[in-house]
Amino acid sequence: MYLNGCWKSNQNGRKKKSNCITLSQISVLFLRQKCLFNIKFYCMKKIRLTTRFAEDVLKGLSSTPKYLSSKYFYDDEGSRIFQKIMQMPEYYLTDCELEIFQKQRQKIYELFALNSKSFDLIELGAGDGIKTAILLEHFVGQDAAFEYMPIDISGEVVSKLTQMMSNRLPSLKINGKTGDYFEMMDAINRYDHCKKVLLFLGSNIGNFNEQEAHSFLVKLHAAMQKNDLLFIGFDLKKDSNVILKAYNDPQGYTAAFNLNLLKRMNRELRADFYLDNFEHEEFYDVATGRAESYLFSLKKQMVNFPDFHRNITFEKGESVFMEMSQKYDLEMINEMAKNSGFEVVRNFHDSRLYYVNSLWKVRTR
Ligand code: AVI
Repeated sequence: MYLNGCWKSNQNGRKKKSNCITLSQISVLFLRQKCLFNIKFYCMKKIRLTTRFAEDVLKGLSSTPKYLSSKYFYDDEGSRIFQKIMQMPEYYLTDCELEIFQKQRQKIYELFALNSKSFDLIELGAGDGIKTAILLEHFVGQDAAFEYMPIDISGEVVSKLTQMMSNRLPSLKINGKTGDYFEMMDAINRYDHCKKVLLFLGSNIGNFNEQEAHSFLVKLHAAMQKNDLLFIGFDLKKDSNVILKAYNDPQGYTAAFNLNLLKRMNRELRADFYLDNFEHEEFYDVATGRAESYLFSLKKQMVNFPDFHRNITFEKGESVFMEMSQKYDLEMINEMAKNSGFEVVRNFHDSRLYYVNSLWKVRTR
């Protein structure tokens, strides 16, 4: 194969083009090929993700009743809005978990470090990491030997979090990863050189329906070894007014969070949603503990997806189911643990009994 020839001097000192190539040229060519391959791979991955996104939303919007998946809320803008939600006083979940970590961090540490002082912490859906920082600071102060692996769907979130943690805890080893929980399951599985403690905080589990939550926990269980632990946050059933206020905030962040998915479809799929034509509403069913978010169409309208040759018609008052935030009781938590192969080691409550962080181990019998 002829690869760009190099110039060689002949006996007359005249330069002549030869077919030999130098080592540095080989490495330049290799890097160029590698770079082209990476670009191609990145583009293919992006196309695949966009196609998946398009398929999912078109399927949901063509169903009766219409629905969208809240897993698509978290583009960079959605993740920024969610950080604001977590800081609102009405969104009590953040304060509850903060209180549990602040007041009970020593007991949490003792149980994480039981049998082995060195363990690695893998956080699924790490977000801004403000709550986790309380635990990490404490663990570092106890001279625990550990690495922190935050995983989040948003690359921006992972890099901001890594920056913040490195500033706060310069001695902490951090190995951030971008991807969704299911994609990252393999990485978690391969991570077996030391005891691992998986963190799944913020009641993220509540955004799965019962079947999804079960299969997610079963997958986590399959990726865990005998001594590994799972530390998982659950929002508990409580007075419906408290719950509704957390999801119907006067600042309108939760509405913006939902409407941002329409914006995302306009941007990424060239749809033409007109955001003012939709309104957000939240419902809570005391019996089942399901809080549900909907967008309602304020008029009869048609939304176009020209790249996919599809139009979606919305009737006036028609709903689109956007997100479920399940609220639990201790019996439900025990059942979930048991059905997916775990055993509850201990539950950590906040003082108002609004929330619980439950520590699970792999059941051996
Ligand atoms: C991420 N997840 C636990 C939040 C929740 O409470 O269901 C998402 C959220 N949706 C609206 N506000 C917060």
